[in-house]
Amino acid sequence: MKSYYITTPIYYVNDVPHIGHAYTTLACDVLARFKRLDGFDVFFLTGTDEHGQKVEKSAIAAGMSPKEFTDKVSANFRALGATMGYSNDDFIRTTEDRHIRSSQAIWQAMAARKTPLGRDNIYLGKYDGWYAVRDEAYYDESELVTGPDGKKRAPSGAEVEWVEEPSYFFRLSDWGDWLLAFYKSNPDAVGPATRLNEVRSFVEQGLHDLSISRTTFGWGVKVPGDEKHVMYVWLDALTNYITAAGYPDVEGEKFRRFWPADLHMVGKDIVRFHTVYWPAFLAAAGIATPKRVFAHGWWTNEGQKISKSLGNVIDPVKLVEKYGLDPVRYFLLREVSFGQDGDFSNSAMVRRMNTDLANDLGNLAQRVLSFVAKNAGGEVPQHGALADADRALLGAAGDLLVTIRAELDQQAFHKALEATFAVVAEANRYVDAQAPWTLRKTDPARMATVLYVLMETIRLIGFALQPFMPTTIGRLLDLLAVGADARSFSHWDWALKPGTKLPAPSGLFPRFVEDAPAAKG
Ligand code: ME8
Repeated sequence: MKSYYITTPIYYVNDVPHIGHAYTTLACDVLARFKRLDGFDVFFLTGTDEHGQKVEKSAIAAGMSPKEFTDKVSANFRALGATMGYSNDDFIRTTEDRHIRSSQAIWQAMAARKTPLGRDNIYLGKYDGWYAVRDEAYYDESELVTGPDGKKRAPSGAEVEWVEEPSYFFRLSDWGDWLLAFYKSNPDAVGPATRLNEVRSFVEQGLHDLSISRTTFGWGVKVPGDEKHVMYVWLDALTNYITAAGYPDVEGEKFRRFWPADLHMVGKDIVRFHTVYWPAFLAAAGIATPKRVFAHGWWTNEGQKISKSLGNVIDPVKLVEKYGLDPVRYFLLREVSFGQDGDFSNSAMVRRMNTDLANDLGNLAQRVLSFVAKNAGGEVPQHGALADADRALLGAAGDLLVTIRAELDQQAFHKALEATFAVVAEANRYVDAQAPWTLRKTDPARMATVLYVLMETIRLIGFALQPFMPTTIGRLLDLLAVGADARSFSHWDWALKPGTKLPAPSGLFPRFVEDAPAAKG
């Protein structure tokens, strides 16, 4: 069986989970479910990033030790998984022993090897420069901007502080040509293409060596052989992807099966870490590089940047309570071209629910299944010879698998959904054109064929939508009497058996009606 290893960024443990976190992992969940249905042995990883100065500061502010604090708040991200219905196979915490061992091992592997120019990958020096705790990132003076308060800030808006301390450095400056050759020979390694161009021009401008240890605080993985230093949190964080695959046991079954990862899904803000530092660290340690990193865009809320200080953070729990899980999953991946920025608004959410889900898909299933219950004895109808219109519709539905497989391999979730809903629309037009309610009186045999074609089409639409809306589509496939063991894509061409008894139909996608505002007075 072919393997597929997909990862989300591990989340800063001190944050409260919001829609942005939910989004990255949702995209991974849909791909993981798709690949499982498509016959892959999938390993889907998420987790929490628990070291560094930012987390240490939050722990102090909460009056707890970093260990107590991270144990407590890491649970918030596990809970997000339950809220959003994620099917992850592992949840890594960077404070686990397996990860500390792995981080120290990659450090030693980098230290033991030379750069492409024959020099040591790691050397001891002194860091004098700017650091943004919020981003856990170093910045050059030239990158800084002046905030409205006149203070220097990182391009992300984060405050920066001047740091002077002994530090180990990674000799990133020796890896520039190697990275450019790597992008050239692996054009799929970074997506979308605009991000690859940005990264390439960043590397072409010349790379500075990277500070990879800190001495002025203690909450991190200790540098092997020099315990006054803790590793730079991003070196430790990125390493989570190989820890979960069993590193440093590179001969182990798991590592051989799943590494290199097929896809690291990330937000556009952390592309540089994943496409410059990470491949360089891995190559320096003699480890294979991931096959692809894809960066999605950012969500705003009703047109405004989402931030704690604006108080407009969207809580996934509230969203799911209000609209239901599957509509939220559908909306997030349908509304915005994956890779672009998007805006969450109540009106856009309600429009998608009431148009795509209730009017188009829900109504198709409802009218066909209730018609079958009333007029075809509540069982899968017996079909006769197929007419051209029948073959056209079944052909369009049958082709969906090839289309969505190709779209999802490019992380084009919106296009996979667009293609599926084009078949929903075609099926609705077919119902109107064939008018089974008229055939019931004039030609019952033809009516049975039309209903059969529609049920088969709905089955294929359901197959395609399973990864996106697993619960509701599971119910749809129940209504079609498709057994739980006949829902993987190896059953794509399997067809409904005439005469199979069907359960009583029920609605799947109710219209969303906003609560009437309470009457005043
Ligand atoms: O960066 N819209 O963690 P993080 C869309 N610990 N995505 C958003 C978003 C928004 N408004 N806000 C955040 C880190 N995200 C590191 C990762 S990986 C080795 C270490 C996304 O908790 C963001 O783009 O800040 C990123 O992919 C993820 O949430 C990062 O969350």
